[in-house]
Amino acid sequence: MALPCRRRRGIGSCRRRAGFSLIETAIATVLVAIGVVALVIAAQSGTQVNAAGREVTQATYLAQEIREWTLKLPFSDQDDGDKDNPPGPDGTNPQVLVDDLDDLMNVTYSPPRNANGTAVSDMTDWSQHITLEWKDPDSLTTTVSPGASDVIRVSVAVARRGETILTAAWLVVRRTSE
Ligand SMILES: [Ca+2]
Ligand SMILES: [Ca+2]
Repeated sequence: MALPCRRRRGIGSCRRRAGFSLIETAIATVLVAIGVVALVIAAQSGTQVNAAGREVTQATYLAQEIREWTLKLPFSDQDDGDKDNPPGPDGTNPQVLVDDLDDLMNVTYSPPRNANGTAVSDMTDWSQHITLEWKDPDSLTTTVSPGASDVIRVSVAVARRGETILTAAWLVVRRTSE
């Protein structure tokens, strides 16, 4: 059973316990402030992580669009007039009318392009840099001269405001129907 306040510490002590002292109030205020700061820092960290995650998601989308585009394109030029051109864009660089895979050789698109080769106009601060390497089908680590094989390694570097967010690479093989 708790002793009456008077018997434990005296009347003066009881008066002090009736409310919070200045020091207690100050300590409580500091603790609350620390808690608020911690919450704000946690919220900011969460926001930054979310922004970085969203950026990677957008970059992945732009890399996938290029992959889908390259898988649809033929190896050979569809235009008789450009058929004998060396590998690479057949006119402007980057090529506006892309009708064969090597038209995408060493080009940068900004605004980026989707899987149909159409500009993604609402992502103007993004770019896709595409490089092509022809590989020896018997040794895929061996690079051969452009046009010398039917296996192309496509690489894309996706950047936002000049900062590379993601790089990806894949192989494209000439279809037997070509
Ligand atoms: Ca072409
Ligand atoms: Ca070409």
